[in-house]
Amino acid sequence: MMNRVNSNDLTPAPRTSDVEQLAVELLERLKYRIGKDPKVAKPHDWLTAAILVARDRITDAWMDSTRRTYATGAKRVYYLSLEFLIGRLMRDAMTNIGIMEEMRQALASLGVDIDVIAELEPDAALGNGGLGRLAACFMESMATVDVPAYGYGIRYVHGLFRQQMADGWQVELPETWLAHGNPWEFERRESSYEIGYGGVVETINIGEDKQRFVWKPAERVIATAYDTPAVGWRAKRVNTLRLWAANPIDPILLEAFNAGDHIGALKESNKAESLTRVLYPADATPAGQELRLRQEFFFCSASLQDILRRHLQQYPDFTSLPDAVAIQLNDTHPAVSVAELVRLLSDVHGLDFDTAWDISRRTFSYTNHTLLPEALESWPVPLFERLLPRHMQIVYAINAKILLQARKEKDFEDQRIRSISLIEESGERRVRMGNLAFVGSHSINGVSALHTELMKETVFADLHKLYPDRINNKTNGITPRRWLMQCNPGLFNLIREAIGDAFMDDAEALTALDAFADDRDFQERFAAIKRENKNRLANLVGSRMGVRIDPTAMFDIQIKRIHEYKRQLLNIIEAVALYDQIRSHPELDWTPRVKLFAGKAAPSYHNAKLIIKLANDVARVINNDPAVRGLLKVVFVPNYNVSLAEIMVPAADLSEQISTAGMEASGTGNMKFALNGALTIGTLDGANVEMRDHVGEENIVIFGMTAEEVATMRAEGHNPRAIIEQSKELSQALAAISSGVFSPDDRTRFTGLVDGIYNHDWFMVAADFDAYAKAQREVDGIWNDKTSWYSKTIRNTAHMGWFSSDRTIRQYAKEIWRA
Ligand code: HBZ
Repeated sequence: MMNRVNSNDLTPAPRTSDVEQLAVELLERLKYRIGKDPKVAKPHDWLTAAILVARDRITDAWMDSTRRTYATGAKRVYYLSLEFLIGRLMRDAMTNIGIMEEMRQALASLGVDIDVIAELEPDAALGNGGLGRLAACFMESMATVDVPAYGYGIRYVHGLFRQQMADGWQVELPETWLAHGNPWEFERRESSYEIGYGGVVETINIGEDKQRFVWKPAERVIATAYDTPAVGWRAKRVNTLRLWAANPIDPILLEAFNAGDHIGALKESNKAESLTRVLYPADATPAGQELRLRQEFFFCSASLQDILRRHLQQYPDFTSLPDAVAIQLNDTHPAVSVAELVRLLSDVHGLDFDTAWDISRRTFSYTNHTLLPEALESWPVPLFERLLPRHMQIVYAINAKILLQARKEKDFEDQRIRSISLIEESGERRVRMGNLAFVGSHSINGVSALHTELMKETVFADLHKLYPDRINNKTNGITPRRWLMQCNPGLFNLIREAIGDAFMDDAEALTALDAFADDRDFQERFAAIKRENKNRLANLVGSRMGVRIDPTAMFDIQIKRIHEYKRQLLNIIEAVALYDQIRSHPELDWTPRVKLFAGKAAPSYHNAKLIIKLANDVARVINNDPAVRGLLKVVFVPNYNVSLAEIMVPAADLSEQISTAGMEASGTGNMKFALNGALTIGTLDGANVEMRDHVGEENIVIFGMTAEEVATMRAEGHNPRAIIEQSKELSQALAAISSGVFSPDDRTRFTGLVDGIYNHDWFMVAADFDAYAKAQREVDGIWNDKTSWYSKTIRNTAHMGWFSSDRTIRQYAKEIWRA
């Protein structure tokens, strides 16, 4: 039995002096930094004041961390990522420095509700999805486990688009997170670097057959740093997220202006600023445009120049670089860094090529996040050469080195050589960024055990044969501060009461909860908290969408980017099949469910947008059919982002992780749901496999083909039509969708989507359907035995500690960075 303790006894009551002191600071910031009298201050002003108070306190710890890194000579880790999906920062920062309750009271004493102003903080959406959110969790965990680290990225003026629904279709609107300024950041004018593009390379003979190369770029822009503090748990360390903004060298062409060409005078300025204006909204499909390559080079060059400058402040030369510095490449987006570091070390700092290459390779490591071959970045040689002529030479020089070495290996025949080459030779010649990142790094890691094995067998099979020690696994994780403590305070406090505080510093201590999994009293309290979280989501859905959902029904949630491989379509088709069943057998005892979806589609991804429309069309029909009697509802919640996830995740009963096996590298949403006490229905894909190992196979509902079976079936060719015809439920559901039951205004709207399943079914929707539907009925069975349900979901929470990003970061630090 748990010992009941009043939660107020556990959280020390804020000291009045702290609260009063904070109130004084709030008023001071309001007056002198914002220039407002409290009588006229708007909620936004209070938000800014609160952030400034927190930021100032963080700044002391920040400077202390920097001093400590210098003093101890600790290795610095640089995380290069084109995306940091950090979301809101206020709650995170205040919780981690331990002033959340005091701040709540201080604001209250001034007549301000912290929950109201917290809602006004924009969600910094500088990322698309999993890869960007992982970078954000890593920033928090690196500070928590005391790794001196810098995140480097781009300060996009417009983050990921806002999603609006127009008649069920996704419409993209610009996102303007900087509209009210950004009190978190410090502009660092003094940290500015020149970034070049185009031009020519001059070769200078320096005797003894030696040459020097001088790149004379035709265009130049300035990169200016903006720093945001990244606070670790209990403010043990504060690291820096440094984002670059582009500025013109000449803000205005005065000659043109004076000649009356007022628009032309700003040409340079507009061109430079357009570089960091928008985040590319495609995930898993490479952007492919010149602007994207410009963005990639821009932030890599600025970051590397900054890293080298900092190194020289502390060390005499660059031979110590691999011991003092680790640079992690987040996917291939920063892979051009490999060529840029070699260039900076050799052309600018005078090292010979081989030394530069050796230092560089020992400094870089690369994380791969996808196996989809179409998602691997490559750039047309002519574009790469025009924009980065010196880097093109370096890529060729690296390639010559690698291929020469490979030729000496046994079994490296033409086919293998072609596959490891940095240049794709079939069709249009292209620079392969995945291969460049691989050969330029001493470590290449996947993000789940399965994904890492598949990397060795598929995309990097030949490079793995050449360098068998380089590929390693680092299973992803999530920060338990944001994804439990902050987003689910009810559950957090219940856990504290039950097992004490150890899990706050070591998430794996959550296993102590196991002892409560079958405790009826604990189950009831666990259920009550889930219910509160569901009420909150139901209120949000009601007020935002005007749809009533019943919090006593099972909340079955799938939230993530919309992708065919993630198979939202499988989920929707199952909803349609269930709808048919409920209508045909009204006498049966159906389990009330609300199927909730949220997620954005890449603006150019036609099928993904069609899937959103289908979800909305199906929702309209089902939700308005009295025959369903509220037993089934379907809701597509618009504008999925980090803040919405923080509300939906704690409210889930069932977590949908149903990607085609072998296609989801890891997933991290799966971990967030399980930690918050949801049951998972999922395939043996990505990190689901390891989740099953941790929670036990009786506490997760696994269905469908394995990655191996998918690969075999694809290789042998399969006949989806035959599979569909054998399943009455599936054929009826597909027929309904295809014939326009849900789209009476355009009966053929979804015919193409359904034809894709009949004709090739690349994502195995048909092949997995029956297993999925059966697994869903199994879920119903568990749900209807509430003690069994809560015993399983409590065990999920208990065994998710290993999936803390603190564990992931410790593994990176020990095994890759040696920090
Ligand atoms: O990275 C995701 C994987 O799909 C997911 O399984 C994994 O958990 C997560 C973290 O490792 N990959 C992405 O999110 N990829 C992108 O967002 C992306 C963005 C721009 C691109 C390509 C991919 O050009």
